[in-house]
Amino acid sequence: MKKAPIKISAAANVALIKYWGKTDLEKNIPSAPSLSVGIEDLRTDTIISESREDKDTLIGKFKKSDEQRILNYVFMAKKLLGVSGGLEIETENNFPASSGLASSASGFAAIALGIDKFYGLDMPREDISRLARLGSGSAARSIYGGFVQMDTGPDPFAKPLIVEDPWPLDILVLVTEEQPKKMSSTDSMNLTKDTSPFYSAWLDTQEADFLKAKDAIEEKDFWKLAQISEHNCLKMHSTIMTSKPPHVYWNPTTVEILHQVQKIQKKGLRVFFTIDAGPQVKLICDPSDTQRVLEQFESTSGISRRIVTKVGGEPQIEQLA
Ligand code: 2P0
Repeated sequence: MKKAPIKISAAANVALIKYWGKTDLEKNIPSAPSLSVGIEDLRTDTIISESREDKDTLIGKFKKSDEQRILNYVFMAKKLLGVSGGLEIETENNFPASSGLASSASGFAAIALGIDKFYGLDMPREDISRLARLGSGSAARSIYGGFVQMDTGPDPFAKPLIVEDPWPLDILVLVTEEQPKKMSSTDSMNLTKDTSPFYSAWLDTQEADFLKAKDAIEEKDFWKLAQISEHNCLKMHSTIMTSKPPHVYWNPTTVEILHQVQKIQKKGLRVFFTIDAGPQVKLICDPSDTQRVLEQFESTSGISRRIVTKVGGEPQIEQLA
């Protein structure tokens, strides 16, 4: 009998405590713990259905290398789970892919959630998270919305950080470059690990940063979270910049935004920045200050898009008739 198609919407996430470096390249085992928030309105929508042929097909806009990476992943996932049959996977992002807005996180999370549902496997969430991790390390966290932590270990998975009542925070995504980035996260993190003299310092301080961020979230202490998140972000970028050859993901607008944020923080606006492997900046704001923060960046040149969204990003999974 023909299986019903499955529609999944998975959200990107941004790490406040970053995952940078792996102990196992094939299984995407992170060298250190990370902590992220789901971004409600940056999403990948994916439909998984039975393929007319006995092979997997992808529908969507991809770079050749990404296309092969996804097809290899689907093949591997089916083999691992002991399921068969060609799949048609139609996928679309509502944001530019491969530009440092975490398309691999939402993309692989959507496929992992979709394969589980399509074959009626009903796996525990931690196993779906492990499956997503095999596609991309950060995808393990996009299985959930809200604050999510990812540990290390032999076969790690992500889990939601349980907070007693939700902490509503806004996220302002400032896009400073629409083109795909020149170096993938995977290549950059491997280069950093192999060549940056600061990489060991990065690893040595991750656990303490992670615990401090967790405390800040549990206490809903905005400035404590701001201070540790910005520090962790700049530390990650410092290791990237000091790899050999050096690599800088930022552009002049990225730097301009950082200066602006420091200026408005001094005026008391509750906002902090974080930057993933790319030139885009994400600002985390207390909702009562979001409008004023936005006004600050209205006329900054070099920002091509401003996306105003919030912490959230629960995946949605629907069986189509
Ligand atoms: C993170 N990033 O924690 C960090 C911060 C980017 C900067 O995880 O090699 O696409 O597929 O596991 O997940 C981006 O790297 O890398 C990433 P792979 P991924 O979100």
